[in-house]
Amino acid sequence: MFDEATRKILHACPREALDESLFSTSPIITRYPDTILSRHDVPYSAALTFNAGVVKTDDRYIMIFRNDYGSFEEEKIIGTNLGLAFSDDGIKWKVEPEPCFAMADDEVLRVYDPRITVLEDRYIICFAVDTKHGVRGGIAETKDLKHFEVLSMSVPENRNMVLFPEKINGNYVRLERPMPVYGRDGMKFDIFLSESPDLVYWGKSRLVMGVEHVPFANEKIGPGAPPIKTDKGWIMLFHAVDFDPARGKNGWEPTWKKRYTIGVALLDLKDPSKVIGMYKRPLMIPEGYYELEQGYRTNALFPCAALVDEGNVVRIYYSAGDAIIRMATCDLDELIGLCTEPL
Ligand code: BMA
Repeated sequence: MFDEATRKILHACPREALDESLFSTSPIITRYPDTILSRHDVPYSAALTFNAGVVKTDDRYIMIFRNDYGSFEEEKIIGTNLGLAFSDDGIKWKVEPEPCFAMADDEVLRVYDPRITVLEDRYIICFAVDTKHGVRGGIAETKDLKHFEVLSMSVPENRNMVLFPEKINGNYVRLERPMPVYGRDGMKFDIFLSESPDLVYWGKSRLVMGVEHVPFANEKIGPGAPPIKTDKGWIMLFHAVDFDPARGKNGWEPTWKKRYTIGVALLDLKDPSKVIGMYKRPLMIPEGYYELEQGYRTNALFPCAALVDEGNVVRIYYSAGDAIIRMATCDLDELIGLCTEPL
């Protein structure tokens, strides 16, 4: 992570104070009471098991999760791989005996934060890649969840890529979150969209939503789950980060002063770079022991998957404290009904 000097610079950037009364979880949300997956469920070395892509196919649920290994008790991470799990009900998971994917060579340090989209006859995995020359967004495809072919890698600094589940106006479309440290005041990072004819070459990039549009963020926002198609528009779940210098130690990091919440917006079906409605309050904020007190970074919710299940129930899979995977549900129409305000 950042060294002490960098941390001081980051903490010196001014951020607007936010209205704390905005911060509550929407009443439409129901949290599943138990943890969905943690290091205790993983049959190989695992310390932090979190940030999971999840999809539902005809006969099962599939999860690819980030697995940082080392020692949870000693607060030490020595490497990261991606694990694979299957479930019949989306709640009880069985993790495969070996990790399914990792990348590390002279240049690439690690792959993390997978999101899955089922596209045509294959699974497309978007992930972040730490390299010696910056953070890049990677896209890989797999048909059997065993062999992965990397299709594209963005230039630095970019991550939090999520792919739409179908072509729009003839092109594949992804949401992404570049990290412009020179051209944008203070650490402000926003959500963009790009298009591609083949998942390899990406362009036509445009802004979707800026931090300034989100009253509960004063630092950065980023795509969360691959968007869900509805007849009213694409549902975009995102994470939103607020920084408060008055916060003390947060998890394993001595001076981390952020909170990660979850937001929701609706994007235009034909031009998903247009936000047609958003909820100006968080959909979920960290609450309770697992979300506020335990983990690598306490006070952090990070959604990487959402799907619509029987009965119009939306399942949101999110990480708590960068340490475990949890799930919350809500009604699809109620979720759409929150997205009423313009940008
Ligand atoms: C982001 C990434 C994620 C992490 C999240 C919350 O910046 O590092 O991997 O889950 O912060 O700490």
